[in-house]
Amino acid sequence: MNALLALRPWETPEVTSWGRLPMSAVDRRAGAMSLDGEWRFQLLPSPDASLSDLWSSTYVPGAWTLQDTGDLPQYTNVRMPFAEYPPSSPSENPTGVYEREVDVPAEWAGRRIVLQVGAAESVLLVEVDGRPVGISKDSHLAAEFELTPLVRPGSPATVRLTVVKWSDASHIEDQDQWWHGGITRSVLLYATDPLYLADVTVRSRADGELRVDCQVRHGGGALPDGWYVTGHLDGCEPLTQDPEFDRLNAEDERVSDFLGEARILATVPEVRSWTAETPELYDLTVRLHRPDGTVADTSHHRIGFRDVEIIGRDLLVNGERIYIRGVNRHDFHPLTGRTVSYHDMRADLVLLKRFGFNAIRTAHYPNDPALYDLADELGFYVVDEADIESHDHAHEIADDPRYLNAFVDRVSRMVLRDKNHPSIIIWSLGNESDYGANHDAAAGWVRRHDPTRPIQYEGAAKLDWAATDDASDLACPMYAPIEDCVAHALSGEQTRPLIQCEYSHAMGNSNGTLADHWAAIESTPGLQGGFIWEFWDHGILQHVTDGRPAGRSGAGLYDNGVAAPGYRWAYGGDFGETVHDGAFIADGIVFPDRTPKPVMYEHREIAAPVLLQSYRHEGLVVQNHQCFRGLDWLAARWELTLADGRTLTAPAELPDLRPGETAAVPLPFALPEDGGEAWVTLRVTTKDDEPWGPRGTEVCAPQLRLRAAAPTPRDATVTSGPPVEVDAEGLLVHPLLTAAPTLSLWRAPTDNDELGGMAPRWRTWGLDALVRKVVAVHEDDGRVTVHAEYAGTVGVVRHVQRFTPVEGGVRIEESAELPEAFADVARVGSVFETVPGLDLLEWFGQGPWESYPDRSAGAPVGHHRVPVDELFTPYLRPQESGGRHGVRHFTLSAPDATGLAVRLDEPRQISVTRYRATDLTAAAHHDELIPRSGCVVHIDAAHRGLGTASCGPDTSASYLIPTGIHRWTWTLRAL
Ligand code: IPT
Repeated sequence: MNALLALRPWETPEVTSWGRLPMSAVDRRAGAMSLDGEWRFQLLPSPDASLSDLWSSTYVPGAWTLQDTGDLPQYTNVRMPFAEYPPSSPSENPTGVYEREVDVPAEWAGRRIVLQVGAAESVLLVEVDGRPVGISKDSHLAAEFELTPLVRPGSPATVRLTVVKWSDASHIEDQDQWWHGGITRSVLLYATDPLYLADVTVRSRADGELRVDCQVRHGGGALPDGWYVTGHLDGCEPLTQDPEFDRLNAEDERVSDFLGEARILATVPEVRSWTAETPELYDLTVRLHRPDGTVADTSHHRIGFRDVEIIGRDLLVNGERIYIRGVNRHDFHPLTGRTVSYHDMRADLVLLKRFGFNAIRTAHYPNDPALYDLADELGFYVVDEADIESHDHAHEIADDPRYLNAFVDRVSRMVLRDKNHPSIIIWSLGNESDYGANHDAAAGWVRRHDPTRPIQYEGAAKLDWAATDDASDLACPMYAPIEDCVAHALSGEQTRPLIQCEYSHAMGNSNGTLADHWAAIESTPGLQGGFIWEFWDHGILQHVTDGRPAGRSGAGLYDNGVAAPGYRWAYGGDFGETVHDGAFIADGIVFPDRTPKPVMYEHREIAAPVLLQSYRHEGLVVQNHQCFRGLDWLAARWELTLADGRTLTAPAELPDLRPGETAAVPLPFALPEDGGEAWVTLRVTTKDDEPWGPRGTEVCAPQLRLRAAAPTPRDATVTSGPPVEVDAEGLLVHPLLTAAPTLSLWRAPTDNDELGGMAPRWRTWGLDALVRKVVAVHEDDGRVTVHAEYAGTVGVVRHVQRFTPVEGGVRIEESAELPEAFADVARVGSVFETVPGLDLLEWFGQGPWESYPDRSAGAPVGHHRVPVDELFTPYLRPQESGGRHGVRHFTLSAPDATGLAVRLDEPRQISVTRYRATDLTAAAHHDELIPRSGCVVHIDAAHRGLGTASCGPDTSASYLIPTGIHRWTWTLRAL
C-alpha cells in the first residue's frame, strides 16, 4: 500500500501538507515543461482499495467527473453531500490514481527539479518511482514538490498522483458549486539553479515608489557569498540592490545561513498609476546573479503603481473614492468544470469590461493564476478569496483547533502567491464559515505579511457592521436590503466602508431593483457598491438520452445560451443525485456558454461612463461618471427618437470633463413640432481599440425624455364596418386570433417567485387555473360588453371587456377588480394567441432586449424590431421570460407584411412568445419546451417586479400589484 495513504491524511485536518514547498509569487509557468495530456488512470472506490492492472486514460487537467469515469458531478449548496461530520469522510470515496512517465531532460543535470500540480481536489498524494514525495490539500492552489534527489536527468521517472475526493478538507470546501474530483489545473515540471529566487515581493505606490524584496534560497543549504540581485523596469534606469539592505552575503552579520534577502528601492519618475480604468502596467524583471555577474535566476512581474487604503468609511484607490461594480466569479466552464483556459478567462473578463463591471470577487477560492494577470491587464479590482467555506458545519469548524492550521495555510498561501498583482485590492478570508479564532489567526498573519491591503470577511463583519475590532476591515454583507445599508450609512455609526460581497442574486429572470440599489449607493456617502451574485449559470452540457456530461467533445454544441438538440444544460439533480439543490446553481448573469442575459444591459447602463443628467432650457447636461478617466477615449452620436417612427441622428462632441464633472451641451436637434413624444439618446462607443473591445464597441446609451406624449385622441367609433363578433362564451372572434383575449393573473413562476414563496401562494389561490364564467353580454350600438368572473380558490375577479368597432379594428376596454384576497399577484392583463406566421415583432417602447418594471433602466425607448423566436430568454429552468417594458404600440407581422397591430392606452408591459405560461411552468429544462406555431401575447395592465427573492430581498413595494380596480385599453387592427 502507498505509504502516504497509510497515514490516512484525508481524515486528518492538522495535516495540510507534507513535503510541499513554500508558496511563492515567483511564477514558474514560463519555461516549464508541461505534463498536461493523457495520463494512465484508475478510479478506485476508496483510498484503501487496491490498484488493479486495468488502467484507462484520462486528460489532465480535467475533472474526472466530466470524463466518463463513472463518477459524476453532484450539486449541493450549503449541505454536505455526505452525512459524516468533520473531519470524517464517507467510506465510499472515489480516489483517482494518475500515472505517467516523465522524461527528465538531460540538460537539467545539476539543477533543482520541481514538480508543480496546479490544483487537485481534495487531497493530493505524490509519489515518484514508488517513493513518497508529498501531500497537499487546498483544491484551488498549486502544490510544489522538489524532486531533485529522486529523479535522474536524462532518464524517465514514473510520477503517480493520487487524488482522494472526500476528506477533512471537503468540509472547508463546501462552496455553492458542483462537487468534482480530479486534477483541475495544469501539471508541470521545471528546473532552477540550486541557488534560486524563492520569493519576490513588490510594493509599488501611486507616487512611483518601488520596493522589491527578494528572498534567495540555496538548495544545498548554506548560502555562498557574492551573489546579488538587479532589476529592470521598462522605461527606467537599471535597478540595483539597496546597499543598506544586503542580507545575501555572509559579511553581513544579519545574514542567515539558509535564507538570503535583498531589496531594490527606486522611484519611478512621472509614473503612470494603475487603476481599473487605467490599467497601466510595467514589466519588472528581477535577476539573481552569481558573483561573476552571470544570471542564476530570473523572475518576471507585470506590476502596477497604485495605493489602496481605507480612510474612515471610504475605500480609496490612489486617494480617490471608487465604486465597486463587481461580480462574483467562479472558475467555470460548461464542458470542463473548474478547468478553464486562458482564452476562456480572457473572454469572461472582456465581456465584463464591455458591460461596465470593474471588480471581481474570486468566489470562493483563489482562481486560476491567469485570471489575476488578466485582471491586472484589462483593469479590474479584485477581492481575492481564500479557499475556505465550511458552510454546513460553520460554527463548529471556525473554532476547531484541528482546522487552525488549514485556515492559516489557505489564507497565507493565497497571499504569498498573489501579492504582486495590482488588481488585488482586498484579501478575503473565505466565505460563509461563521467567525472564530481560526479566522483571527489567518487575519493576523495577513496583517503582518501584507499591511498594504485591507482584509474583508463577511462572517466577521455581519455580527456588527460598525465594529472596529474584528477580522474584517470592511462591512461586506450579503443580500442586505438597500434600505438597511442606507440606514446604516446615515446612522452616524458607520466605521468602515460598506461594500456588499454578494447582492442582486441573478437566478433565472432576476436582478429586479438593481438600478434602485445604485441610485441609493451613489447618493449615500458610505456606500460604495457590491458584487452581484454571480457571473455564471453553472449548467453542465449533458447528453439528454443517457445523462452523460458532454465533456471536452461538446465544444461548439451550443449557441446563444441554448444547448444543441439532444443536449441540455444540467443543473442539480440531473446526474441522478438524490441529494442536490436543483437549479440554484443557475444564478448567473451569463448563460453557461457566456451569452449575456438581459441584466447585463441593465448593468451596462447603470455603470455608464457618461450620463445624461437633465434637459433644461433647450440644453442637455452631460456628466463624466468615472473615477479617474476623462471622456477622451469615447466617441458618441446623438439619436432623436420620435413617436411617429422617425429616428434622427447627429454627431456628438463629448465635452472635456474630469471625473464627476458636468457640462451643459446644446440640444443637437430642433425638436419637430409635430413629432409627439420625443427621446434623445447618446450612443457612446470606444473611440479607439481597447484591449477589451475594438473601436466602435458600444459602451452605453444614456437616454432622456425630451417631450412627453400628448394625450391620444380616442379612435372614433365606427358603425358602418363589420360588427364586433363574440361567441356564446362572450369571447372575441377575430380572424387573426386562435385564442381570444382573456384575463391573466399568472406568470410562469420565476425562480424568485418560487423560492420567495409567492408562486406557492399563487397556486394555493388557484391563479394558474382560474375558472372563467360569463355573467352577462350586452350589445348596444355595435358595442359589445362582456362581464365575466374568474374564480380562484379564495376569491373572484370581476372582469369586464367592452369591444367597440373602430376604423380597421376593435377597441378593447378592460377592467379587472382584484379582491383583497389576491394581494400581490404576478400580473393583471390580457392574454391571447395568434394565427401562425406572424414572426416579426416591431414595437415602440423599451428594448430591444427583455425588460421588466424593476429592471428597465438599460432598455432605451425606441422603435425596435426582433423576430418572435429571438424575444424569449432561455433561462435554464423555464419561467416567465421575454417581457418588454413600456410598450406604446406594436405590430406582429408575416413576411408579406400582413398581421396585426396593437395600440396601447399607455406604456405597458407586453410579451410575445411561443409558449403559454402553463407550458413554461410544466417544463424543467429548456429542451422540453415545444414551441407553438402561433404567438402567445400578453398585454399587462400591471406586472409585478422581479426582485431577487430566491436569495435576498424581494422587489420593493412600488413594483407590487395593488388590489382593487385595474383598467387598460387597447385597439387591435389587422395590418
Ligand atoms: C450565499 C453564498 O455565499 C454563495 O456561495 C451562494 O450560495 C449564494 O448565497 C446563493 O446563490 S449563501 C446564502 C445562504 C445566503
